[in-house]
Amino acid sequence: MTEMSRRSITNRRRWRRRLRGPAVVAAAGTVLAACKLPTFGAYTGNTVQGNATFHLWQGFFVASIFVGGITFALLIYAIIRFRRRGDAIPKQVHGNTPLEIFYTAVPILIVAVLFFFTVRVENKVDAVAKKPALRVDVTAFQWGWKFVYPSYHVTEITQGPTGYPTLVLPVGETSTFRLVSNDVVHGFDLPNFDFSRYALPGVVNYFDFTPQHDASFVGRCSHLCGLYHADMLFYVKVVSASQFMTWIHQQQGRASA
Ligand SMILES: [Cu+2]
Repeated sequence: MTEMSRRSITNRRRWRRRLRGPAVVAAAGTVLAACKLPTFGAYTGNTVQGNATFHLWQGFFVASIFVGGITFALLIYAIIRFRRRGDAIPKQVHGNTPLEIFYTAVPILIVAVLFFFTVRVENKVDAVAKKPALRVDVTAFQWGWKFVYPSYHVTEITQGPTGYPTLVLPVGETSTFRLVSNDVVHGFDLPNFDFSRYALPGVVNYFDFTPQHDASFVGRCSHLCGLYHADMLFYVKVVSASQFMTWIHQQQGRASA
């Protein structure tokens, strides 16, 4: 074999080795895009806003699998490749500027990408519609909830330790909530909507929900607020627009009776 052909074979091998990493990443990306991602233990959101949070969670989880996987592989490689082989002192290395720049720049880039997607989702979750289909005033108190539908003069309120109120919402419509507390700090927590927000005395919080499916959920107070904190439950019932109006009329009839 001539010197030249030998060199070209080594070169080819070197390039094949260099291309292997990106090829694996590209193949993994294609596989991930093709199959449906698992929920990774989170709720799918059930609202347009919660669903955005859910997809962000999936993205973060996939990113962490990649970073964790690469870190783990490098650890195993270092343990095996540089294991102790005898009593000789190994080659002493001090500093590697390109490597140091690389492992400073890559984490910064990762954080920047995650930050970008987080801000995008946060803006979506925090957006409040100018003309919502429905307004609901939520008041947290020791120990219960009051849901007022101001445009319909309907009030749902906790009555006794087991009389949990129901927050009825029309499906596919955007409802704007005005959340306050009457006394101490409470937490308006709806795990199925991937949503939680403090209910603070003297501070008004606004947020929107656009429910995607008719279903029922349980919400609770997420902030220890005193003796009957554990009883601060409420129901959320997402129904069709016509069922919603029927419910409103029932409540109005009950109130006038
Ligand atoms: Cu509470």
